[in-house]
Amino acid sequence: MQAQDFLLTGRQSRRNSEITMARLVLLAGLCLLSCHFGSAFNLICYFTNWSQYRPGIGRYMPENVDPFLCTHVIYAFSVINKANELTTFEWNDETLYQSFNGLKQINPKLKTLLAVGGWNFGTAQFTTMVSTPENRQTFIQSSITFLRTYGFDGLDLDWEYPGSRGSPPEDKQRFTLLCKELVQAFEAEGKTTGRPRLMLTAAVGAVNKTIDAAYEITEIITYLDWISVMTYDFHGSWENVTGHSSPLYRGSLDTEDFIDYNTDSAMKYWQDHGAPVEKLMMGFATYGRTFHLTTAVNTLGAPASGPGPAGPYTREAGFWSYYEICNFLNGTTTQWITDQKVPYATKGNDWVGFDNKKSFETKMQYLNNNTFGGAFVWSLDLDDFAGTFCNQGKYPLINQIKKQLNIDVPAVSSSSTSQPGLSGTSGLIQPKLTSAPPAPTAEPPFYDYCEDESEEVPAASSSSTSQLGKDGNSINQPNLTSAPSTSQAKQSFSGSCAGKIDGNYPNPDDKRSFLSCVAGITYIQPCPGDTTYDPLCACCNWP
Ligand SMILES: *[C@@H]1O[C@H](CO)[C@@H](O)[C@H](O)[C@H]1NC(C)=O
Ligand SMILES: *[C@@H]1O[C@H](CO)[C@@H](O)[C@H](O)[C@H]1NC(C)=O
Ligand SMILES: *[C@@H]1O[C@H](CO)[C@@H](O)[C@H](O)[C@H]1NC(C)=O
Ligand SMILES: *[C@@H]1O[C@H](CO)[C@@H](O)[C@H](O)[C@H]1NC(C)=O
Ligand SMILES: CC(=O)N[C@H]1CO[C@H](CO)[C@@H](O)[C@@H]1O
Repeated sequence: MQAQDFLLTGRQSRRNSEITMARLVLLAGLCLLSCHFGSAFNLICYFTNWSQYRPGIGRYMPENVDPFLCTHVIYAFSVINKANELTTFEWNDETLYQSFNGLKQINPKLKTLLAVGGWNFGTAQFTTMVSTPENRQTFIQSSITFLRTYGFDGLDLDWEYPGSRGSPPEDKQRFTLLCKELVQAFEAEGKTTGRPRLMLTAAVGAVNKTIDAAYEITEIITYLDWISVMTYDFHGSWENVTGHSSPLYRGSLDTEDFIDYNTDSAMKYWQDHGAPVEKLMMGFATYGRTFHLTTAVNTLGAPASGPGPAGPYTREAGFWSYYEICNFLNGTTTQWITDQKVPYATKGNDWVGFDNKKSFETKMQYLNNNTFGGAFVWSLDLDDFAGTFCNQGKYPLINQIKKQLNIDVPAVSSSSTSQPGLSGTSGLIQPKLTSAPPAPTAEPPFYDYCEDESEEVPAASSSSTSQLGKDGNSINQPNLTSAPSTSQAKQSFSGSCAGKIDGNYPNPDDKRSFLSCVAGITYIQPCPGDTTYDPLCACCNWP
């Protein structure tokens, strides 16, 4: 309660300059003990409600979440119904919410949030909801009830985007109103019930055209506990030359519209337009985006048309999880884009731009050098979460971030000495940056993530699944060439990929591996651990 008062007070103090230093120090001490930002830095990790449908060892449930890995975990996604209320999406969301929020019994310091929206959800329902004060109040009150009922600590607004993709220009101001009214209602509820105020955060665009159309930055930043800048999906198979989804810096090939399609430009844009660094969370992607090359040229900027084949687990063309990329890397060499500080790899006609421990290490140095408030990751289920594929332990990429954030070295014990860095008036406690440890390495979006691979929809391809597209590019997701159908996979197979369509096939000589065919070339892929190839999912599975 006091901690919440502090957050509130911090904001008011900016306006009124009435708070004495002594009181700030006192409140900071309280906040160090109990407020939402008790960790020195924030590592915010997204969980996706559709990773439960991945086959075999790709299946990811709340039980797979390591409760000690991240400071905050966010459940994606919930939706807004026609009555303007916050509600569930999946048939079993309520069950999953229980296990998800149950993680806090294992780590009481963990905070959980519920994300609403996402790329696939679009803008229409948001536009209707913000259009009148009554509709907003309906949403706000339903959110409070919903979040408290299921035990979430906050709400993450994933509207992609106000003022774009069909949302009218006035939604920019209405989004501000929504944030303002939400936080006021959250504060009132916290006071009334004596519980910590619900957190309010937002995942936001990374390209200035989108940002300009969507946000009154200096206003919303006062209402939001943090802003997650979706510094990924800058490039993908919707374009006709290869490009990296999440470069750190501008590349030498970037011209015109694309010069700001990188993490550094996006973070600086928010900062330069009035967002305090400690409220800015930088996006880290545990996936890569693929292209189908159309010539023998296979460098960055090479001609391409459409996506590479769908991965056996994520089953979405144009998009591979880090653990699927680890498999792909066997038999090829990882290339490094020197100016953009990120890797890519190529084999046959496939090209993938991705992140690895090394690029995450560099990005974390960048994050620390710029004193941003923390990192967020899209998403938990796309890292090598069980450590079965990459031979780098569990969650190798997210652990890289964690290592460099020093989140286990928080300031709690020294709370009596005065606040090392009452960061401005935001209420976030930001400890002094120690220079980044030399660590290795290792974010949606975009919410692009939106693969909706429900097995109940047999035409996997189907739906919608599409992605994100940053800003405004509507990404027309081409038909998913999903993993070969079961019937193909069951055909007897000679052991060679000659003449076969791209995809995975059983290895007639060894159930503990399978044949991955790419452009007629045969790659033998071992199944990790004790798993064996399962033709039903065209993937490795537990026997
Ligand atoms: C985006 O921002 C950069 C730097 O502030 C500026 O140079 C560029 O013109 C902007 N682009 C658009 C489309 O507004
Ligand atoms: C890609 O598209 C752009 C604009 O549509 C065009 O100018 C360019 O020549 C195309 N590049 C290739 C390699 O097809
Ligand atoms: C971070 O700062 C250190 C020390 O100034 C510097 O050596 C390093 O190159 C910087 N790295 C990035 C990615 O900004
Ligand atoms: C890489 O592929 C080769 C040949 O397909 C296979 O023998 C080897 O076990 C694989 N290595 C790893 C680490 O997956
Ligand atoms: C399985 C699945 O796709 N689940 C849903 C999770 O929530 C979002 C809401 O944005 C839906 O689009 C997904 O389809």
